Amino acid sequence: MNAKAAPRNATDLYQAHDHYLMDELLTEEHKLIRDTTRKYVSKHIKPIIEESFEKAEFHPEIIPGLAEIGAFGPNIPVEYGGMGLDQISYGLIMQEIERVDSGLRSLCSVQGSLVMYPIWKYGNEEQRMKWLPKLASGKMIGCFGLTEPDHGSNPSGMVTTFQDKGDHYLLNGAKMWISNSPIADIAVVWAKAENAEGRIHGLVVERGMEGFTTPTTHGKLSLRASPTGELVFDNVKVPKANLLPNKSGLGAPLGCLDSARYGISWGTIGVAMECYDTALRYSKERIQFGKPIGQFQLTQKKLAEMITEITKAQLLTWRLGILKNEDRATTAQISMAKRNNVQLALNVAREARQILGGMGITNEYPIMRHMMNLESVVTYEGTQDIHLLITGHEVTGLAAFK
Ligand code: TGC
Ligand code: FAD
Repeated sequence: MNAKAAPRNATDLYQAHDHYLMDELLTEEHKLIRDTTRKYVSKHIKPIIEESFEKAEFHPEIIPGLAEIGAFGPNIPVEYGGMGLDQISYGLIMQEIERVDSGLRSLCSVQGSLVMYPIWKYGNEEQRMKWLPKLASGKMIGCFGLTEPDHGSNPSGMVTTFQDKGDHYLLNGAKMWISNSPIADIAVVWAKAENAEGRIHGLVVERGMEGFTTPTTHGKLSLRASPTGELVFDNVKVPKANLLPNKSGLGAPLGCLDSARYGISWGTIGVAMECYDTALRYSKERIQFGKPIGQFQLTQKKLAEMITEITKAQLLTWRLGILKNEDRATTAQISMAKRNNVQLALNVAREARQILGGMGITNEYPIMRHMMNLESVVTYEGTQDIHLLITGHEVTGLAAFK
């Protein structure tokens, strides 16, 4: 870590901006949850994140603290160890965590939306009681295996399969680009049944099962604080009790993606707010031509456009949260918010970096790290192209990807 950078990064000067008085739309409980998360990440994660990113080292010691503030499965019912919170609370927690780093929001959204959610929604009572409390408390970490080397945007073509062998299933295949895989105790894996129907099912694969390995993916220039790897299944014997019985077909994993994409739409607002706040402060302090650069019209144009786009995204996402609370949010609405907000955050980060001039490329400020992280966020959970096609399908009734 840059020695000069340490004091600046250690002191979190962040100030959230609320141009349209959005706080008035939140309950006291929402604000309490948001502020608790903000304080926690500011105190415990902000001081270590630059080094964690630079060295590509995940710090497992942050897991119990994240569990304590309810970052793992906040909307899972309390009887399974969750917090039973509403969707706005879930979103605000993701916003505050991603404000510090997208990789840590990944850790939490994979754990909550992609591992706990399918076990809760598609699992039986025994499976819920076996895994959910341990996942909520961070005693166990999970990962979600959908993407394969030859099937990314088109998961329906997956070639990972399982065979019914009477008293167990035999799983073969491989998954790629899997967040948390190197540190995961369990993996929710999507595979096709080797029978005439060939339907997709979710199976819980546990670390230690013979033939199951999780090689780490090296060389990432993005999301470096988040461990990524493969899942390799070589004749893995999976107990029949580990198949999630209550939903099959591609709709099962896609239903989990709805929840995770919703979390990303909030999380990326956090990134945009952090980059905007950093640039605004810098523009008032940096003097060129005898005055603060924030006094020049061109800098003001950048800042005005940033806060306008952030405010529009806050309103869009808050409304989506209300629809989700009422169980009325559609896949296409969630998709629109994910695509819009990731692009907004990328645009804000790029403009903020310009305002900081040369300083913008250093790790004294979080902007470049956020920009690099967003290059993954823009691709995972559906690329921008796929989300445009989901919206296009919705408005025309014609599926471009069929
Ligand atoms: P399509 O024919 O549209 O749908 C197949 C079946 O699924 C149903 N369905 C849904 N059900 C529940 N929830 C949803 N959101 C659903 N969307 C679709 C649909 O009704 C149908 O059901 P049925 O009964 O008729 O069979 O499927 P398609 O093969 O044409 O694909 C559509 C497409 C391209 C939009 C989809 O494949 C897609 O979204 N592709 C992108 C893949 C993706 O996002 N992968 C993400 C991997 S996980 C990840 O990236 C984690 S990153 C870590 C982190 O978050 O930090
Ligand atoms: P491809 O599908 O090969 O796409 C390549 C390009 O072609 C893209 O620009 C795409 O938009 C475009 N394209 C594809 N189809 C079309 C079309 N029909 N029309 C127009 N353009 C098209 N997956 C998991 O299952 N679990 C995880 O935990 C997970 N974590 C990840 C973490 C990271 C850091 C990354 C980078 C990825 C992760 N993924 C995970 C995988 C991620 O979901 C995929 O990378 C993503 O779905 C895109 O697949 P692909 O990379 O194979 O790209």
